[in-house]
Amino acid sequence: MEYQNLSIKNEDNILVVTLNRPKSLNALNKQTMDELAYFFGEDNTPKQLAIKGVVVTGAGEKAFVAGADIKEFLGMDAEAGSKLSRKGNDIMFAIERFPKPVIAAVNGFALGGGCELAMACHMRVASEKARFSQPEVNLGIIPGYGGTQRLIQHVGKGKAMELAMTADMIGAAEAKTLGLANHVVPAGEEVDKAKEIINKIAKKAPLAIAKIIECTNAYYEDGANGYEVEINSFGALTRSEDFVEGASAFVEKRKADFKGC
Ligand code: DAK
Repeated sequence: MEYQNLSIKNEDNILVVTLNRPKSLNALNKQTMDELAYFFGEDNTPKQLAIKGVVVTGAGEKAFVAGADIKEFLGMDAEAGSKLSRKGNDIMFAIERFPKPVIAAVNGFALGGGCELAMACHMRVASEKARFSQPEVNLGIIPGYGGTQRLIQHVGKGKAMELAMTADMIGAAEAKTLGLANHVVPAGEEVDKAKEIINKIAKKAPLAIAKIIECTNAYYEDGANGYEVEINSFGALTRSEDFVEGASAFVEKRKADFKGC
């Protein structure tokens, strides 16, 4: 696929994915959704093995993503609305299940679908200028890309209800206090901070990192027993070469050299 709205740069083996429609505050139109689906879906197999992780950010100084593209909603019937919601949910799950760390570098407005995109990432680094909101009730709808569910996971039920019902916009400091943002950094430093975290993770055993992602997600997945997923994952990892390497390196008082197998 030729990307039109995503700009993807490989920076020292970290893929920095920039949503690049600054004139529309990087709003998620259909084309952008297709590109995200492709990047985190069909296109990801070789990258999963080769890269350290992914940083998702927005172009320009104002917005991470100011929501789904409202201009595309007009005239949408119920069937098209449900179809779009399912597609958006599938994309967010693909991000959440991506086996390498995915960090949102939230550089400005993260509204509606933008907040949902940030929440689907494994972590969020917010610039001091970041603003988060689920303002869908202002438009007569509700979050449609998993926001009603993931907001609870990040901030708890009462606060999630309050934010989604009032459409209040919160700043970076409050987002951090609530657990929505992992870190707050000066504007312009959010991508570097996200890369710093990914570089730290890249020194660990890759299969173990993928299993941490899988086990953590299992807590929230319908029908999954997270403890069972953990037990099975643990068993699988004890058979890995990296476990032998990690344990041997400890005993031999040297740095482990993990190979991802
Ligand atoms: N969609 C389309 N264009 C947008 C946009 C958006 N979400 N947000 C901003 N823009 C465009 C503006 O229209 C404007 O374009 P021009 O008029 O210059 O052509 C340009 O970006 C700059 O915006 P402003 O001039 O408004 O900039 P300000 O600094 O004055 O204001 C703002 C910034 C972020 C406060 C304001 O732009 C704003 O309130 N934007 C809308 C925020 C919002 O309500 N976002 C949508 C949230 S609801 C669904 C699934 C999911 C969803 C919906 C349905 N289905 C399955 C059907 C999710 C919905 C949402 O995300």
